[in-house]
Amino acid sequence: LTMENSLRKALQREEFSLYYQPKVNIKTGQIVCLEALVRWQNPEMGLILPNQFIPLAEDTGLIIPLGEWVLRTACAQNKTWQLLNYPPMRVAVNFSPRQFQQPRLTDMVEQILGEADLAPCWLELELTENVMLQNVEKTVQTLNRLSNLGIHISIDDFGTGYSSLSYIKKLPIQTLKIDRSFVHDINTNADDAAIAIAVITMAQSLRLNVIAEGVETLEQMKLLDGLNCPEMQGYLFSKPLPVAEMTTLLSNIK
Ligand code: G
Ligand code: G
Ligand code: MN
Ligand code: NA
Repeated sequence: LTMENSLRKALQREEFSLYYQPKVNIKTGQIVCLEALVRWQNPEMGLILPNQFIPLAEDTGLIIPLGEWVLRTACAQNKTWQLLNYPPMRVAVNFSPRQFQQPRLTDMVEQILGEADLAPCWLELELTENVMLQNVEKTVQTLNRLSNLGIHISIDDFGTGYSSLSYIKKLPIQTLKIDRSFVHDINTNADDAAIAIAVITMAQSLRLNVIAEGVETLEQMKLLDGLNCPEMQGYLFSKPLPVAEMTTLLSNIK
C-alpha cells in the first residue's frame, strides 16, 4: 500500500522524469527516433524502474494520468529539440493496455500534439501485441484514427506475444520491433537467429519497417546488418539518457 500511496503522490510531487534512447538507421548512421522511458525518483525509495511500478500504475488506473504526463513531456521535449535545430526525429512513447483502451484516446493524443505544436509525424506510439489483442475491431478502429493523423505505430517486443500473421496484416502499423530476447544470443543460438530472420522477412514482404532492440555488441550489429535489418537500438549505440545528456549527444552529431 505504501508503494501505491507514493505512486499517487508522485505526479504532483514531480518525481517522474523521462530518459531517451536513440533508434539508429545503420545504413545512414542517423538517429531516426528517441524512445522515451519513464523513471521514478522517490525521496525514500530512490530510483525505481518502470517494471517495478508500471504494473501497479496499470492496476490502480494511475497509468492514465501518468501516461498523459509522459506523452505531454515527450512531445514538448521533441519540439524543444526541433526549435534548437537538431535534426528532426520522432519521439516514441510506450502505451500499456489500459492506456490504449481508454475512452477518447485519439482526442487526448491530438490535443497534446496541438499543445506542443508538434506535427503528428514526429510522434511514434509503441504498443505490444497483447495490447492490441483485446478487441480486434476496436483495435483496428483506434489504430486507423491514430494512423490517419500521421502518427507512426510500432509493435514492441514483437515475437513474444500471440498475434497471428493475418492479424498483423490488418493493422495500420509501420514498424515491427524484434524483441531483445531474440537478439541477445543471436550469434550463438540458431533458433533465435531463425526467429529474427522470420520477422525481418515478414516485415519486408508486408512492406513494414523493422528494428532490432537490445543490440549490445558489434557481433550482433554485424549479423543483423547482414540480415538486412536497417534499424537498431541498444546499449551499443547508447543507453537511455536523461535530457541534458541526450542534448549533449545530439549536439555532438549535429
Ligand atoms: O526503461 P526500461 O528499459 O527499464 O523499461 C522497462 C519497461 O517499461 C519496458 O517494457 C517499457 O516499454 C516500459 N515503459 C517504460 N516507460 C514507459 C512509459 O512511459 N509507459 C509505459 N506504459 N511503459 C513504459
Ligand atoms: O519493452 P521496451 O522495448 O519498451 O523496453 C525497453 C527496455 O529495454 C528499457 O528498460 C531499456 O532500458 C532496455 N534496454 C535498452 N537497450 C538495451 C540493451 O541493449 N540491452 C538490454 N538488456 N536492455 C536494453
Ligand atoms: Mn518500447
Ligand atoms: Na521491448
